[in-house]
Amino acid sequence: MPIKESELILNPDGSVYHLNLKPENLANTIIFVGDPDRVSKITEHFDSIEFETHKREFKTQTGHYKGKRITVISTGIGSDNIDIVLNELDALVNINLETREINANLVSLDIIRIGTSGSLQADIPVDSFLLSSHGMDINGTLHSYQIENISHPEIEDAFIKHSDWHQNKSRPIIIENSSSLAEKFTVGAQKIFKGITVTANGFYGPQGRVLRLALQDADVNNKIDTFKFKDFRITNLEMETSAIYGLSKLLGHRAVSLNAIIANRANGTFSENPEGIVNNLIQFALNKIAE
Ligand code: R1P
Repeated sequence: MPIKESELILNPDGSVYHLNLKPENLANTIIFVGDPDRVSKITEHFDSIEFETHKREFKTQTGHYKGKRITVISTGIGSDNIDIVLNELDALVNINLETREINANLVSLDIIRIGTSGSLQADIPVDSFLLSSHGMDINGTLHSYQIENISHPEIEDAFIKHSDWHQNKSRPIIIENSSSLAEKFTVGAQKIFKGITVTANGFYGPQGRVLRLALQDADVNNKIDTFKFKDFRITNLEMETSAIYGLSKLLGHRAVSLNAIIANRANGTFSENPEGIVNNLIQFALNKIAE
């Protein structure tokens, strides 16, 4: 059965609705960044750029770095945008946009998030790199999908108990990275922290920040910070990783999330040179991708 026009929306030129991309515009290795201005910070290192487009928060450039074809896309902020980006990218490689049928041979993409994040423990200082071993969805996005075979109920239950997670909040869902893709970024001399990344559905209250509004649970960050399960601990907070990991696993893509730690919530510090640490992470990631 062809997928209906209302479900898979295409623009008059045949490109997918939000990203404005056609299959030929996309490389199989894709870097996600949040900020559209960060796209060119990556592609300025490229040998050449063959394609670019920009619609809303979704800016895309495709080109070559040391001979490797790479697409860089900005996703904007939040898991809701990741739902759009991942579904449309998958449609570009795994659905025939003319017949609207799913392809017999499915393509697996490599997706690397290069983002910023705040660490929770004092031993993960600002200006360090952190690779998310898992994403923890506390934003609810993944509850719309059948996640039973990719989630980790034993860790989730332990976290719910430890944190006395309120029943009115969405149940946390824990999803692992692609171990084969993650391995690429963990060999070599560069020190890179690892841990569970909590993906929140907001920047202030959902990440335990108080300006003028009291929180449902004033102790939430301390509970997240002190959670341990076997060798796992929760190391950082941001807004996209769990959706990238969950949707990639469900769709058969490999994903890894790399974080430049620009804030430390334990001691209240913020990087003196956030641009610098992000640029270092960009260089590190590009060289690993091209290896
Ligand atoms: C919030 O300031 C944004 O910064 C972090 C969060 O995940 C959120 O998107 O990541 P990026 O720098 O990758 O956008």
